[in-house]
Amino acid sequence: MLHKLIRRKAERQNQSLVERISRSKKECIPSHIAIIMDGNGRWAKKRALPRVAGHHEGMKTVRKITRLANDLGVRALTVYAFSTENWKRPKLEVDFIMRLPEEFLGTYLPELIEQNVKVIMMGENDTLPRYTQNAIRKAMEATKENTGLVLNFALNYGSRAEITQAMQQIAQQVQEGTLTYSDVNEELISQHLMTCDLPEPDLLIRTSGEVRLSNFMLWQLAYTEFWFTETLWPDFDESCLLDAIDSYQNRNRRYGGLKGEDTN
Ligand code: V07
Repeated sequence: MLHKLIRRKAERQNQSLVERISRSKKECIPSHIAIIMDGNGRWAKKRALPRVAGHHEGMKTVRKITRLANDLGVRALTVYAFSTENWKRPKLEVDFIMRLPEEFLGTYLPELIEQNVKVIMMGENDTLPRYTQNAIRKAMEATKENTGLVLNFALNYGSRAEITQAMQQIAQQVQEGTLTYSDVNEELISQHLMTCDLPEPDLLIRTSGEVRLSNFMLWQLAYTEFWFTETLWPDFDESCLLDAIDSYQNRNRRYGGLKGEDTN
């Protein structure tokens, strides 16, 4: 097993990106990839740059990874752009981050449209600055008929708040009598989450060496494969995404015969 893995790694390093992409496409591509984009501040610190320079560079990585995911035939890509915890950061940093959707879309919306990407958002919209809301609303409107990759920005998102809100909606319907307590099951709960229109993630990636979920998609990740890497988000490139997918495909191949038995 070990020598097989080592050989694969050596093979990988000698393959061009184009070759790796076409190989990857021959196997099962994860339908939904979720990413915790960590390490932007650390990337900047290493270069003696302000933290915001790392966030700005991280934004370019989002574009790069979206293009490749779409090309590979991934159906949905969820990226954790801002958590409800992130409000605790210095005000100037938060102000800068909240301008990023506007800048990202100002630069890349035409190519997202061209690539048939559909932009959506999950998280609490109402408490975002008006200019952030407007930029995202415009992008969602302009891409709503697109049928390619769904690019889902988790922004002002927290999973416990999401689950709490779902419970409140369900409790209200029980109280009103439109539901009874025995109608409450996993399917119903899933339908009340912000991901109700998406498949559950097949692959979760977290960059920058942290190994925790940080209140991200707790319900949805129940059966997801996890991939952690030391690479900082601004350094995460096409070959890093292919490494993660490669690992997912290896695990799939290994457990292929065992689906539903020892795999849960
Ligand atoms: C943000 C860049 C990526 C690294 C992580 C934190 C900083 C792109 C967006 C975005 C969001 C919505 C949208 C289009 C683009 C973004 C925030 C932070 C808050 F419709 N990058 N990025 N939003 N970072």
